[in-house]
Amino acid sequence: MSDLQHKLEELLNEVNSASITDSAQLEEFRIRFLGSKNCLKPLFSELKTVPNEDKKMVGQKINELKNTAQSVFDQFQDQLSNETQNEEKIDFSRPGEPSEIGSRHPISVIRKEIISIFERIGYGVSEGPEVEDDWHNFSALNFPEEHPARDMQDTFFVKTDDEEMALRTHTSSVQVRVMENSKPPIRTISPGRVFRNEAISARAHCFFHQVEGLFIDKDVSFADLKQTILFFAQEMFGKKAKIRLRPSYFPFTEPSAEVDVSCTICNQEGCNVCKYTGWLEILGCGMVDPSVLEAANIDPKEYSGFAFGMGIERIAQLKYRVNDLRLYSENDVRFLKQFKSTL
Ligand code: 2U9
Repeated sequence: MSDLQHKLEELLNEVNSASITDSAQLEEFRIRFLGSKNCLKPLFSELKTVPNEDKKMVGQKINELKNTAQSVFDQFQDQLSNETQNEEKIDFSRPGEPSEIGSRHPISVIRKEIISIFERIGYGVSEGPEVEDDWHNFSALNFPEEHPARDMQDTFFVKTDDEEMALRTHTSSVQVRVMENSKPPIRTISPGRVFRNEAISARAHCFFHQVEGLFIDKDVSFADLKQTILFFAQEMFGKKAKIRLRPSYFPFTEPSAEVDVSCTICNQEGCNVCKYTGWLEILGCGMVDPSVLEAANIDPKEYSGFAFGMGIERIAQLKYRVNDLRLYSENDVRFLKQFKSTL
């Protein structure tokens, strides 16, 4: 047997006994037997040295070796790709990973509850910017130039290129925009975040949430205001809730009042939540000052209106009896997950 035939035998053995278990070995095999510089190429060159009568037979053998190498390669390639597919196969019958369902923030729960109560009596919802100009936050609401609420202590001022702006201190600014952009009758509530420059403690925060309401039409009276607030209090705190109004002062309403609701915790028998008074303060309100209507181009001789404002945190404190204001903005999951709501 010639040298060349001997080499062919050896290579055929090698191909037939190849054991390939990973893709690196498969690649090694491909380079050796099928790549552009494979080990069969020199054999074809050596064919020149084979005697003429044997050339055909040896040439066929080299070709057969090449074909065998190709089919061994194909076989191992199939086997490996089946194995990896099996590894990645997804078992759809496995139970899913348990995922915890989140809960609404208590401020959102109360905000939605307040909105839903007023929507039932014909109010729409209006929203506006948190960064406001002096007109919408102060001047249009009848704040005199030298009013202390404009001071640095209460208001965060924001410098822009052409104007000094403020972080709104109440959502009344939104309602000024509603008055400017629509004609009475107006029935709207404005929920939103407001900002006051105060040191953070259990009882004060530099931001909190409000819902303010505005009703403007012909012949709106203080009796309408009282009845609306009573409806709200009873929807929010239960049908047995009573309200009382105490005279107060706000620049944008005249007359103005603060509203207390009967203590639902002790049924007015006296407890430490109502400080043994039987009453809890829930909101402020009043008849819209004629100069506020005028500032928004609404004729106070033709129209009158009432307005009210409440802090959502305050209502949440009464409903959930959580008094530390900081808890409402810290987003501690252990606190938040205690609130469940259908709204
Ligand atoms: C317009 C005119 C008048 C909104 C009103 C109050 C009374 C009030 C406070 C309650 C607690 C703010 O969150 S709080 O600190 N608000 O007492 N707000 S009347 O009056 C308006 C609103 C809009 C155009």
